[in-house]
Amino acid sequence: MLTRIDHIGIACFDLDKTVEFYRATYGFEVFHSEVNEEQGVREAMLKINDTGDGGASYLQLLEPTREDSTVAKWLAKNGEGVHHIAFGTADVDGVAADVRSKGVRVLYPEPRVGSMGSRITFLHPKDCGGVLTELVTAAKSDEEH
Ligand code: V0V
Ligand code: CO
Repeated sequence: MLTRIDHIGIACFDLDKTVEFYRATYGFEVFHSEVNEEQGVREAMLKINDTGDGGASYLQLLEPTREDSTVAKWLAKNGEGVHHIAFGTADVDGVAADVRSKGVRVLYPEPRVGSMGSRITFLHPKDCGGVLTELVTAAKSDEEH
């Protein structure tokens, strides 16, 4: 079951500048930042609110770390903007299997490591009305409590 918007992924050319925009304009602070070499991104998570399932909703600001990364390719084509949405679930494996059985392409055979030690997978945007969609199970999921 999907129980929250986990994050909205926003692609940018300059992470520090974009973090400053969100701080100065809205007062959002960086909750967590890291580099994910596998995904080719440097990211900042801005926590917007906690959610009723024990999780939270974030903005995920993404800057590419290398030219052949998916985000660099997307930025070159589209410029800065909303790159993906992510739904949160206590069971990314189960949701991915269910979605796959409905004919939507799940991009990874097994979930990979995402922000803050989460487990993530992606659904192909061409099967989701043009929206790159991510499924996330948080590292320490309070959702089952
Ligand atoms: C590509 N397309 C998109 C899109 N990226 N449509 C909507 N939103 C996006 N973000 C469209 C693109 O316009 C093309 O349509 C078509 O899909 C094929 O795209 P492409 O440019 O040829 O690129 P591909 O096929 O090499 O790669 C596209 C996919 C790739 C979606 C397969 O971006 C991917 O594997 N993404 C998942 C991983 C990812 O995005 N990681 C970065 C975030 P037309 O022109 O043919 O009509 S990492 C993250 O979120 C983390 C770590 C986290 O949350 O913890
Ligand atoms: Co994401």
